[in-house]
Amino acid sequence: MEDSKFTRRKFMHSAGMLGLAGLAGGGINKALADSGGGAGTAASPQTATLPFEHGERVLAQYPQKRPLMILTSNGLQLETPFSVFDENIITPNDAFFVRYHNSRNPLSINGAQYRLSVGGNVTTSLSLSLADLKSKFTPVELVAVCACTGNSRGFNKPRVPGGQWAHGAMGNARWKGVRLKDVLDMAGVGNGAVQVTFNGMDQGAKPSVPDFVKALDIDFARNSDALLAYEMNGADLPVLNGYPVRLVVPGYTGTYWVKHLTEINVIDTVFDGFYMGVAYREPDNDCACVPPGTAPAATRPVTKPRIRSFITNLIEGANVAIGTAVTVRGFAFDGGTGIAKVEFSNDGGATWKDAVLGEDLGKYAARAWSTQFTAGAAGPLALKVKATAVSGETQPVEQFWQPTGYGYNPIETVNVTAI
Ligand SMILES: Nc1nc2c(c(=O)[nH]1)N[C@H]1C(S)=C(S)[C@@H](COP(=O)(O)O)O[C@H]1N2
Ligand SMILES: [Mo]
Repeated sequence: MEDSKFTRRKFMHSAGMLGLAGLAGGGINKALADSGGGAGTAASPQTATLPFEHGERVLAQYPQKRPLMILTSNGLQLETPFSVFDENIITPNDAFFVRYHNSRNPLSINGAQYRLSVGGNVTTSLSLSLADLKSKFTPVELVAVCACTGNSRGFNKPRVPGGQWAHGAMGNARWKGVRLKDVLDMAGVGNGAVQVTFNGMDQGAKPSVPDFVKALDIDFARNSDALLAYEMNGADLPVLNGYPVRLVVPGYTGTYWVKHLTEINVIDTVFDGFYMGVAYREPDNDCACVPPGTAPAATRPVTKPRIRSFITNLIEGANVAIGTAVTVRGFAFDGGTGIAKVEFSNDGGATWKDAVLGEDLGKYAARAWSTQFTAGAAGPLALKVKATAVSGETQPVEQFWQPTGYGYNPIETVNVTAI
C-alpha cells in the first residue's frame, strides 16, 4: 500500500517548499545539488569539523532549513550545529536536525490529500484527514526534546559503527497535535491488543529494504502523553521533520517519533519488524552495557533517552578573563521526569555548585541553567556540568559501552584557559 502511494501519487507542493516544485521525482540528491550547497557542487562548500575521527562535515542547505551539517544524503541525516543550542532553549524549525533511514523520503506533500488510517484490532477503522485531526479532537501542546537514540555516538570510545553524530541530533520544540489515546479511543481498541504500529510515507529504494515502522506497547500508547503532532513551534512541521503529521513520543528517543505518519495499526502480537526486532535495541541488563568489543547475550528495545546536560556558551579551547565573573549557561533534559538539579564545576569535578535553573517548560522539555564563576589564576580550567532528574537519575563520569553506541550521556567537559 505504501509502495503504490509513494510511487503513483504525485505529491504536490503545499507546505511552503518554494523551490522544490517539480523535484518529487528527483530525489534528495537533486534537491541538494539544486540548493547550491553540499557535496558535489562546484562552489566550495562551507565545512565544519567535529571533535572526533572522521568528523569533517559539509554544511548543506536543504528546503526550509538553514545550513546544517550533512552526515549522509541518501537516507538524509542533517545535524544541528551546536552553536544553535545557545541561541534559544527552543530549537528553531529551520535548525532542527533531520534523520531518515531510507532514501525515499517525500519532498513535497499535499496536506489536503493526507489521510491517516487507524486499523487492525479496533471496533471502527478510521481514515482521518488533517482537517479531521484539527477539528474532531481536543488540541494539546507540550514542549519536548526529540533526541536521536544515536545522538553523540561519534564520541564513543572505542568507536562504534553507525552514524557518527556529535551532540546535534537533538532538538527541543513545542509540539501541537492530538493525543494518540484520543484517536485510539475513537477507533475503539479491541480485546487482546498488544501493540500499536506506526508507519510513515517514506520507504526504501527497493522492496527488500525494510520499511521504517515502529511499535509502542498498547498500555503505553493509551496512557502516555504521545501526540499526533501537526505543528512545531507554532508552524506547520517542516517537510523534513514530518509534515503534515508526526508521532511525538515525549520521554522516548527520537526513533519512535514517526514522521509523515499515515498508518496506525493495533496488533495482537509484539511487532518484530526490522526497526523493533533488530535495530534500536540495547543490551538487556542493568547497565545496558557490555565490555567493549563484545556482543550482548540478549537485547531489548531502547525507550527513554538518558539524562544529559550541556554547556552551550563556552566552547572547547576558549579563553576566559582572570578575576572577572564569567557567565556559563546551557541546558539539560531527561527521559520525562524533569530536571531537579544542575551542578557546575570549574575545577575538573573536584567541587560542584548548584546552577540556577531557567523556566520550567514541562517535564519533557529541555531546562535552561546558568551560573557564574571567576578564574583566580592563569591556566587551564576543566568546566563540567552534571544534571540530576526528578527520578534521581544522574550522569556517569565514564561512558558505558554498547556495540550500537546508544545512550551516550557522561558528564560533559569543556576545557578553557584563564588568561
Ligand atoms: N518516517 C520516518 N520517521 C522517522 C524516521 C524515519 O526514518 N522515517 N527516523 C526516526 C528517527 S531515528 C529519529 S531520531 C527522528 C528524527 O526526527 P527529525 O528528523 O524530525 O529530527 O525521526 C524518527 N522518525
Ligand atoms: Mo534516531
